Parts: sequence; C-alpha cells; structure tokens
Amino acid sequence: MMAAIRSSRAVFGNFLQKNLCPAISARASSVWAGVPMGPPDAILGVTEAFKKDTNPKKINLGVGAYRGDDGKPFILECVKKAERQMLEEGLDHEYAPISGFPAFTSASAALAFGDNSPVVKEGLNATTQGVSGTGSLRIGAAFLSRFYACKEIYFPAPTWGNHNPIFKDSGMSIKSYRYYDPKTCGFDFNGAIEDISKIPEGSVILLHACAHNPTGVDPKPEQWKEMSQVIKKRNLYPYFDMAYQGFASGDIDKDAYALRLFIEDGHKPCLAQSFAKNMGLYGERAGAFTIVCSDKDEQARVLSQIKILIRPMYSNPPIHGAHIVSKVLNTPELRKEWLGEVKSMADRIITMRSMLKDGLASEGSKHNWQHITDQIGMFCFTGLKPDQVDRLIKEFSIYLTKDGRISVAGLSSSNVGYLAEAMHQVTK
Ligand code: CBA
Repeated sequence: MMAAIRSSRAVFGNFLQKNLCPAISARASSVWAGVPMGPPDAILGVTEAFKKDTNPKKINLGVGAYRGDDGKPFILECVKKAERQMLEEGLDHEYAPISGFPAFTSASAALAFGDNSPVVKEGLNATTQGVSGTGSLRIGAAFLSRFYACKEIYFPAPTWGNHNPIFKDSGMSIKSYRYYDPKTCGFDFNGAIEDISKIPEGSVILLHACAHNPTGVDPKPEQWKEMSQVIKKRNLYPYFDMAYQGFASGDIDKDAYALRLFIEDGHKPCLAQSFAKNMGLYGERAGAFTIVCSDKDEQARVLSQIKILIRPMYSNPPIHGAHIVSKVLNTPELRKEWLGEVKSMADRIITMRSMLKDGLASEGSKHNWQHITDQIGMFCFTGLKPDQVDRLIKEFSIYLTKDGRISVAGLSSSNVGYLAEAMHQVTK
C-alpha cells in the first residue's frame, strides 16, 4: 500500500515538473505562497475588532445594524408573527425558482415603485430576487457589464465602500461626481449638477434612493427634480440603490420619492433593494433587483438573461427571508404593523441624533454639531478626522469606520452620553 502511494507521488511529482509552468512547480509544496495578506474590510472589519475588545463600555457604531434601546439586535414583531405562521403552514425547503418567489418579487417591486405605478401594473419590471442588497447590486453590475454598451459608472463622492468592488469585479470602470460638501457637512448640489452635466452620454450613474450612505445627506425634492432633468439630458442610465426604504423619513412612500419621480420623468432605471434594514433581516439576505423595461417583450428577454447570469452564480436564492418578506408585505395586518415598526425605528434614530447633539453641548463642546440632526437615515458623517477616530477606538473602545461615520442606529439611551463625552474629549 505505502509503496503504491510512494510511486504515485513520484509519478505526480514528475508530472508537475514536466507540465506546470516554472513558477508553480518551484513552489509546488505551497501552492498559495504568493497570495498576499488582504486588509480587513473597512466596515465589517470594525465588527471583528469590536468583538475582540474586552472593555465593558465598548460600543460598535461601525456596521449599519439597528439595535433596540436595550442595545440588542432587534427582531420586528411582524417578522416574528410571519415566522410563526410559516411554521404552522409547514413550508417546505424546496428550491425557489432561479429568479425567486413571484410573491416576493412582485411585492418588492410594488413597494418600491408604488402599487399604482404603470411599471408594476403593466408588468414592465424585470424583477429577480437577489442575495440581499449586495447580491442584487452585483446581479445588476453583471448584467450591465454583459449587455450595456457603456462600461463606465459614476458614483457620488463618497459612496458606500462596497460599491467600488461590486462594480469593478463585474468589469465596470469607476468614476465619481461631487456629492458631499465637507465645509457644510451637507449636499454639494451645485457641484453635483456641474459634474453630472459633464458625464459622457450613455454612462451609468449610481444614485442612493434615500438615506445616503455614508453621509446621511439626501437631495431635497426640488434638487432631485433638477438632477433627473440633467440626467435625462445627458442620456445617462440611472442605477438606484435602495437599501434604506423607510429609514430616512419613517415613511416608505416618501423614501421612494426619487425613484418614482424618475419613472414619472420617463427614465427606465434599474434598482437594487434590500430588506436587511427595514425588516431587520440582515443575515437572511433578502433583496431584489429590477430593470424597468419598455414593453412586455423586452421584460421577458431581460429577465431570461438575468436568470442565465444567476444560474451559474448561485443557482437560486435563499428562501427563508423571502418567505418572511412576502408574508409581511402581502398580509394586510402584518404590513400595517410593519409600517408602524419602520416608523418607530426611524424615530428612535432621530431621538438618538438629538441626544448626541445635546450631549455634546452639555459636555461643553464649542463645535457646530448641527449636521448630526440635519443628516438622515442610519448614519451620521460626524466630520471626525482619522486620528480622532483612532483615539475613540483606542481610548474609549468606541468603534466606527475610519471616515468618521457612525451608525446612529447602534446608539441607545444608555450609551449615547458616553459617546458624547468621548467625542468631546477627542475634538476639544
Ligand atoms: N447599499 C448600501 C448603500 C448599503 O449601505 C448597504 C449596506 C447595502 C447592502 C447596499 P445588504 O447586502 O446587507 O442588504 O446591504 N451597508 C451597511 O449597512 C452594511 O450592511 C454598512 O454598514 O455600510 C455593509 O454591508 O457594509
């Protein structure tokens, strides 16, 4: 037996020497010796560091994950009820169709575009279930890369850190347009319009539908109107990322304003949706991707190609989260309860913003912290510099991303005072 193994090793060794390129055969004993160490993820790496910290006062404000006022992960009541019903109904674990459950995809599209939208009524939406917001964005990026003539996409500066690799890894090249003005901690409307007016015709433009990440700064309705016109004039292709519907204002319809305006204005955008935040389904990975088409025939062709992209990637999507979402959205009592819960999450975040601003004032901070309450959604772009962020982490065990972004949804009435004190210490 051993002799047989030895001789087969010798044969394999000879094969390697004869058939592999020199670099590989030289380090055949360690095939991955040339793989460099990668850096930790800019956002999820913060959670890894937080978990290692033993300070009882530690706070994780890195990842955008909503917590209740007790600081614990929050499970929505409507979700608990939907899960109970699912258990009673004895749902099986069969595969979903490649593009997901129709009850999920149609409810997701209706939630975004509105029940009375012509897009939904006339069936012009090629909608597929995606692996949460990220996976949905990635399906769209792969589709554009395969079928859209122009491979350039323009992001707002700054944007969510994962947009870059999602589109780059799909073969798109990345450019940006001005968005955030550090001087005002607000929207650089003139800069954005000026830059968008110069984007080469036919390019793709990425738009955060609401609750811009990381800045918490959204255009006002009149500004969206103007942006829509300029984008139309330049013949740009709008790609909406809607990861926070309901989290900006507490109202899912208000938060869909920009997307619906673009539809009214005649754009045919695409859209990535996530239910991670607004249903608290982070790990369930429930999301959707839609391309708005010109007619039913185009819709059918586009959807067929989306399925061809998905099948070799992951075959078909996870089912549990999608069942929850469709149950909540399609059952009137659960939907009503959900809308109330979305509002209460948004309201709690707004309260935390005020408490943080007031806390800084009580600490005696002389800085202008108005932007904490002016910004909206899950995040506050504090304006803290990298060295101040480092001090918050090292001296106070308060974890946030290097760009000074904090997830306000991670604050509670028992730790917001500690954050105010720490922010004052590092900024005075
Ligand atoms: N788009 C935007 C703009 C986002 O901020 C996020 C989440 C997603 C994807 C899409 P998911 O795949 O979980 O549905 O979300 N961004 C984060 O909240 C976090 O979940 C954040 O902290 O920035 C992340 O993955 O980075």
